Amino acid sequence: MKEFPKPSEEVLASIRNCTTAVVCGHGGPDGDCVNSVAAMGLLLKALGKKYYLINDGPFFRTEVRFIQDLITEELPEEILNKNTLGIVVDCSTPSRLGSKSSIFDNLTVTVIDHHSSGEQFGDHRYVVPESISTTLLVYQVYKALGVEITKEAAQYLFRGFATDSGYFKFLHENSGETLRIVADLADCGVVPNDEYHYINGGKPFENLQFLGKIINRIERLYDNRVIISHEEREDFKLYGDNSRASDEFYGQAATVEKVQVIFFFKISKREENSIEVGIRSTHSCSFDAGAFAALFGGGGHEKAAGLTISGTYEEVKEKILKAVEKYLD
Ligand SMILES: [Mn+2]
Repeated sequence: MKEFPKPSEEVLASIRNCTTAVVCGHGGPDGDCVNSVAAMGLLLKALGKKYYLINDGPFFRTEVRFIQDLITEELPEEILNKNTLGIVVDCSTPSRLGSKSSIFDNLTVTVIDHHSSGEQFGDHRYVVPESISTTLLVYQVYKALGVEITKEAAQYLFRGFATDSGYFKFLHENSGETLRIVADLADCGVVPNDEYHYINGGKPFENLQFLGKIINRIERLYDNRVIISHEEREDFKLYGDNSRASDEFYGQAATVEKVQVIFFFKISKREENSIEVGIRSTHSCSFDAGAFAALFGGGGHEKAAGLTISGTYEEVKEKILKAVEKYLD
C-alpha cells in the first residue's frame, strides 16, 4: 500500500466526543490484538477519557501476558448504554469477541481492523485490509487526533506490527509507507533489537522440546505440497499446555521445497471436543488461507488463518485434507 487511508471524520469524532469507552479485541489474542488494545488505552488516557480495556484470554503466550494487568473483568452496569463508545480492534466478527461479544450490543461501536474477511458490524468503521497490522491503524488514529506517541505507546504499536509482519518477513512491495511509520516509532524510542528479544525470548525449555516432538510428527501429503503436524493431550503433561512451538514449526515447515500449505491441529481449549486448525500458506503459492478457513467458519488473512471444527483429530484431519486438494497449485 502506497499510502494509508486516513480514518474518517466520523470515526475520529466518535473517539473525540465520547466520555467513556470500552476497548476489546478478539479472544485468544495475539500480539497485534493486545497491543492495539493497550495502545488505544493510552490514547484514551491522553484524551482524558474514562476507559476500560477488556479481552477474552487465554493469555499464555509470553508477548500477550502483560495485558492481564491492564484489563478489567467487571464493567460498571451504568456505562452499558449507547452513550458509551465500544472500540473493537483487530476483530472481524462480533462472535470472535467471545464472552465479551454481548457487551457491544448495548454500546455505540467503532471498529478498527485490518482483516479482509468478516462482517460489516459496528456504527463506525476504520477497516484497512492492506495494513499489515491493526496497530498501524491505531497509529493513524493517534496522528489524526494529534495525540503524542510516547515511548510506551510506540512500543505497543511496534509490537503489533512485529507480530503480524513476522518481524518484517511478510512485507511486500510498496511497503515504504509502512517502514516510514516504523521509522517514526524508532524515533519515538523503540529499539527493534530489544523488542525482538521481548517478543521471542524468555520461553520455557519445554517449548523447545515440544517443537522437536511436533517436527517428529510431521506428515507430508500431495507431493510435498501440504505439511501437517498436531498436538496430543499427552503433550500437555510433558510440556505444559501453553506452548507456542507451533509458530516455529510453521516457520521451519515453510522452508521445505514445494510446500504450499501447512496445517497444525490443536486440541481446542475454548470449545469442547473440538480441534483448532492453524493454517499457513507459503510465499509463492496462490492458496488463500483466509478464504479456506472461511469455508469452515474460520477466518484470517491470505497467508495465515485459523478455524475450529468439532470432532476428533482424525475426523477433522480427514475433512481438511479432503477439502484442500482442489485449492493447491
Ligand atoms: Mn492483526
